[in-house]
Amino acid sequence: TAENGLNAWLRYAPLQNVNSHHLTLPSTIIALNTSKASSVYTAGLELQKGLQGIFSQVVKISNYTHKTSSALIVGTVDDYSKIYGDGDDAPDLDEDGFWLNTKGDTIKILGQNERGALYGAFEYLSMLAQGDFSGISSVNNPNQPIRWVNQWDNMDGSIERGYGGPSLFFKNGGIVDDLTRVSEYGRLLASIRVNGIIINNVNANATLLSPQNIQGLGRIADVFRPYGIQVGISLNFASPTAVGGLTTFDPLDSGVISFWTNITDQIYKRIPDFAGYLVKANSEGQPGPLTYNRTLAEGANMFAKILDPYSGVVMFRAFVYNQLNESDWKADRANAAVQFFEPLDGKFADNVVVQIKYGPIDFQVREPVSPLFANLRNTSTAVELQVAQEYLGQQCHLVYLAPLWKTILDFDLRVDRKASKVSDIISRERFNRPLGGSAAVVNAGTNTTWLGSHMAMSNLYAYGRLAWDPSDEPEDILQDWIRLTFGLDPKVRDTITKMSMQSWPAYEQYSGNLGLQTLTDITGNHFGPKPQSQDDNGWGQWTRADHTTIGMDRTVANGTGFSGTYPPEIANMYENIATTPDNLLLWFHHVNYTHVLHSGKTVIQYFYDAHYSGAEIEQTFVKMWESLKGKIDDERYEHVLYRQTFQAGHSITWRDAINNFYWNLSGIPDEAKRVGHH
Ligand code: GCW
Repeated sequence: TAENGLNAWLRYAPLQNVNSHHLTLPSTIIALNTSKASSVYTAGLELQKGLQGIFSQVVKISNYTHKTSSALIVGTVDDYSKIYGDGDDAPDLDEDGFWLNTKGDTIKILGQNERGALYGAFEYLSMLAQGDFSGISSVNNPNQPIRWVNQWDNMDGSIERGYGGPSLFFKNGGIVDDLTRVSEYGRLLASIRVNGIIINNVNANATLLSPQNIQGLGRIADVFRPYGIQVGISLNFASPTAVGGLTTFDPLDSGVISFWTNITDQIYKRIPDFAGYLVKANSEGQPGPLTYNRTLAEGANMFAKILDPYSGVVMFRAFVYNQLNESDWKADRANAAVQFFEPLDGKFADNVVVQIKYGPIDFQVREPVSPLFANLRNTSTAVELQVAQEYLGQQCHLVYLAPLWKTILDFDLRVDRKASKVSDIISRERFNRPLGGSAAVVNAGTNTTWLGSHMAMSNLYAYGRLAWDPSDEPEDILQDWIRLTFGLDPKVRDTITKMSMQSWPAYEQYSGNLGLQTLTDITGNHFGPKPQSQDDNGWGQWTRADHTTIGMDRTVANGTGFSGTYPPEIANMYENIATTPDNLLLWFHHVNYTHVLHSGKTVIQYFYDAHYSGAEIEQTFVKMWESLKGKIDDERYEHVLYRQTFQAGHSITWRDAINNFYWNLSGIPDEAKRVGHH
């Protein structure tokens, strides 16, 4: 039923074929805070629900703190110590961290704060739901303080690049009345330890700032608060003129500053724990400070100063670039972020975080990591990932993204020839910054699958897990998700694991390989193959393909100089064809179709072969999924089967469109005689 979709990995399905007889289930849940808005109370309710679902055990939540045997205590470390004395020594925890102790006959779930206690409860339930009853004493701390999601929801209820139905938040210019689904979304997000959400599109509409909508925002914040999730919004930089009746939005103008101060005061009056603002400025037609010859930093800092007394933060997006002319060999959109932001390093206020898309272009199937992470040492940064599969099949294709994200998080930028993994930069560790973290564009909607596809939920789940602990392995995360979502049958686990782990490489093979990016319709809706749309336009996602050659020359020696924006060791690797990995060859170099790869194949033959093998893998997914019939409820089984069948066909469309395109362009035959006329 739809319940399975809505509850996603939080189904608490009864355990089958698992021997839990030796397990003493808690007889009481002692919640150390039972006020309704408290995350500790939420934790109590969740534990109650979970024990009921998994074991059919009805357990009362009590605030009577007398320890009885087989009690489960959930609360903050501080409350615990106050009530029980410090006889039990709780370990030191970081903000949002928790200690889960299931040894002994009192189970303890203690958070550094209330949010941490809730995370501990979800962790305990995740273990139980997977049939893991081991006695553990485990300390869990987050890698990063900022673990947010972004929604690109519009005031009319549509969602930009949303594939799961209309908005959970907005309708007809206002906030929806019934926030039940928002609460359910909050529950999912809290279970993966997300602690903040931006609820509206970065292409923001100033009407969100009306007094009535601020009240609505307050209702949304009230719903997320028990889940430990802080609410923030995207701002339209020109709001002072759009809705404030001013004639300027110059960030240094005193009228503009009082406009924003007044708005911010109103918001915090209604929402004292408001998270802050996300700003997309001077990008893709959005207004910004450059209009008034003010720097991006001056724009960001105006908000930062107003938010500072409230401890709010400004997430300022680095996705700033201009349209370019392809006849200029040195023009390169990939250079834009460093060009705009590197000169501003050190000029941002302490509560500004520059939010950087993982790659220099735009959520492509394969990109090198954004060099901006290495260029901002005196600025707090966050990585921006995309759960919404904008360029990656829009939830009609299964593409498990954790392995892609890992290539970014684990990448060592070698700043000053020292270990400088991206995950250690955004965690604040490498440059010793006050803030840092992750944001993912999710775009969940009112569809009962949330994202439009059950399988796509592995990406949301994995996002939260990696933001908490980037050293987690994609396959381990995936298998937890599978067990929680589809049950403990090993065949189900192995089959979905195999499909998911093959899915990103397969998508890369049939949609654009060797670092060429996803060859989709760049000027349209970014769905389906359209290799001819990459070039001859101002978007700068070029391939520079002609009859004999292909690829972007991004070298310092002959090209756009992009490779030189990395620290020397990385720059040298990419500057030279010999040391550039095949999977990024055409990102960095312009070569003949007959250029021979490290693998020994020519570029063109690799294209042909990869498109065939990628599409072939997709055909096997249908059969693999069909082998699970009867092991998964019919509704989800049919839904996924439909998507996989589509993907199998669409991958062939991709294969043929791209192979024929390059065959026509190059005239070079396929050695295996599959492509073209024979
Ligand atoms: O990839 C592009 C998308 C736009 C999006 C923009 C951004 C919200 O096609 O739809 O706008 O990125 O990230 O700002």
